[in-house]
Amino acid sequence: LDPCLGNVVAMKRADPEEKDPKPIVDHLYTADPSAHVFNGKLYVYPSHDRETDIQDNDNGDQYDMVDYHVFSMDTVGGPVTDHGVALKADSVPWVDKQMWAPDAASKNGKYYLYYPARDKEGIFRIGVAVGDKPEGPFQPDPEPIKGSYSIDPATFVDDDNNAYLYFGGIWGGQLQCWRTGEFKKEAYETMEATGDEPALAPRGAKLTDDMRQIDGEVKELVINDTDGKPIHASNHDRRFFEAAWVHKYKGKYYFSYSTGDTHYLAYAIGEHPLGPFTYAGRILEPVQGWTTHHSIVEFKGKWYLFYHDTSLSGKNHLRSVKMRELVYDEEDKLHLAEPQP
Ligand code: FUB
Repeated sequence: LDPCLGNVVAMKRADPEEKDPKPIVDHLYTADPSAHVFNGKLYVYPSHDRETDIQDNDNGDQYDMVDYHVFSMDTVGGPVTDHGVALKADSVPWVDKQMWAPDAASKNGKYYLYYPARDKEGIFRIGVAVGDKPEGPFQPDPEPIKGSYSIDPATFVDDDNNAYLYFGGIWGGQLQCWRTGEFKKEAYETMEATGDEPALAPRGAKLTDDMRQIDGEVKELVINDTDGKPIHASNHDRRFFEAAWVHKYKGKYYFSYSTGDTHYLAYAIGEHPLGPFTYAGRILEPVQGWTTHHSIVEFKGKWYLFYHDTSLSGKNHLRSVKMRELVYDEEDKLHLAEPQP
């Protein structure tokens, strides 16, 4: 595959009705899928995993990615198109390494790719790149988004056209280093909050109308447990770790995330885009591989979960994107759809 060619059709088929579906593509390793519908097509913006000799560690050094590809499909179950390289690390002046989980958004006829990477000082920041088409190419802004930090940007454009940026991830994602509001490298060692104190909060902010800066303050998003109090730091089955995602269903905001070292995809529901949210349950049990990261999207009247696992490689840092159908029950709770017989 020559990534410069673009429009290469990967002949794998997405099969979201199988209990353990095959990856949507297998000519590249892909992870952290952010799925969106633009112009009637389903687009997927994943990380592009690559081979490395770097050993696995809690800092995530083994996730050593250098570019992004964009994928699309006209129908679920149809062919998946690899549009080639949409952005690479070499093209972004502030990026040193580790282009981790991206997301994309569209507003006023433009397309925006949001991505985290370590800057030249080793600090994760979030960048934005702008394009005229959903698949790019994307022209990166020369500096990261002012006031951005940590990893896993996710965007949500509401029905009123207000757009929001969510981000944050602990341990290798460095969120614990920002507990005082300034970056403290040595705080990496304390890893995270402990005991009954509230878990470290994901971050959320409004985006400016041009989608390239944060509008106002970055908020710490409250995720309450079902007792109405913030989830405790010690509750690793429920606390936020990384991989924020927001979607809207019947006027409510569903904030979903990875619990990290317990490997669940969990979610919480709120009345406003920036919370507070109340824990509502799990979407996905642990998959093969350490990380779990996802997105949720409605396409042609059905809802889908995009996620990844390591079933193709057996290695934590070489992941593959899969998709499964989701359904809501009568209480608007989310569940994986039962596979078809
Ligand atoms: O892909 C690198 C990192 O692994 C992501 O940023 C995290 O969400 C985890 O999936």
